[in-house]
Amino acid sequence: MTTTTLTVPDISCAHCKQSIEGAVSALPGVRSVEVDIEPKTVTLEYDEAEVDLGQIVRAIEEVGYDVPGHV
Ligand SMILES: [Cu+2]
Repeated sequence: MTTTTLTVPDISCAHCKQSIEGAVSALPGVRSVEVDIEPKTVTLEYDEAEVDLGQIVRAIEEVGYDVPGHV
């Protein structure tokens, strides 16, 4: 199990929290996802055998949020 925290500067409100948590938790292999509106972070726990960080970053980008430093 891998735990990581991403910084997503465009997170600003409960709607952002809800859409990111919804998109990321739908991925297989993601055990937990928690968005903190302040300080704009996404804390993840996931199984690297089932999902990689790139897929998680893409899921966040697909709902409209850039993840700087991760392409
Ligand atoms: Cu928002």
